Amino acid sequence: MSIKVALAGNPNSGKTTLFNALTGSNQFVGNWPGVTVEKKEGKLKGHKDVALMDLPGIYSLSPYTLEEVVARNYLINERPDAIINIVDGTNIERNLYLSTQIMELGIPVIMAVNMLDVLEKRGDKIHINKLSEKLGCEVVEISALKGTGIRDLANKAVKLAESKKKNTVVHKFANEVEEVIDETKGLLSADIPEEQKRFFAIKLLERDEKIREIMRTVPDVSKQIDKLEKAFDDDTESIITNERYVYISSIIKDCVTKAKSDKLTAS
Ligand code: GDP
Ligand code: K
Ligand code: MG
Repeated sequence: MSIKVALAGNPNSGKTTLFNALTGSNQFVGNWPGVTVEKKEGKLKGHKDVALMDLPGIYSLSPYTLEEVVARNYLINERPDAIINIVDGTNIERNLYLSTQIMELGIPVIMAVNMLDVLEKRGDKIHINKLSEKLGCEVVEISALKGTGIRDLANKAVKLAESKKKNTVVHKFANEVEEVIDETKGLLSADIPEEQKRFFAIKLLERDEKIREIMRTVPDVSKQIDKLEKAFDDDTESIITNERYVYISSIIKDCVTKAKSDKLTAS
């Protein structure tokens, strides 16, 4: 039986560099069915039964670009055994926006904080144990370019994939938001596994039309949307985006130490 691991991250996070380092020449390049978005799959070096899938670079699991739709449909429909979420360590705040969404899919996640060589040169420090605790997933530091940490990452990703452990979200948004998410989860049909419910509930609350297309039954969540929008005097999509940034700020405060303040080095 073969294992599938997907590589997901922002554009320029080092996905292709890591993919090439982990698969060598053992790759197949094509297009995703029906669209001109590149599809790349390879065999993980040293693990002959493990396929690595390079997903399109994306900033969000929203439905606004072809790349986002391709990546999320793959993750939802194919359900890889694990996701390697690669983030640019020099731009971690921005990259974590996608990560907070990937954590909600219920698929086991390991985070690879890339560009370790640049971080070290700058004297910046990412406290990976803390980051791991706050995200609820394993975190490793790598330099995809220099090859640092990538064997360890691959071994851990394979172990995680084999474990079949479902990912659970450790972070909670504001109480009023969590209450409405729970209510919405309760309306979802039984064919949606428990660990995937948060993702679908949030997408429905965000009025994501494209997610409705891939759900067998779509509950009416207009009451829940109303309740949230009245409570916050804002639209649900903005409310949830804001909750993600509150969470990300708390992560940055606890997990990142910069040698020089951004304010002093602004250029
Ligand atoms: P992708 O868009 O996510 O596929 O990113 P790429 O793999 O194309 O990498 C974007 C740029 O970052 C390229 O110029 C890479 O050489 C560079 N890069 C990737 N990983 C590292 C790394 O660990 N350290 C450094 N210094 N540069 C890297
Ligand atoms: K770059
Ligand atoms: Mg690339």
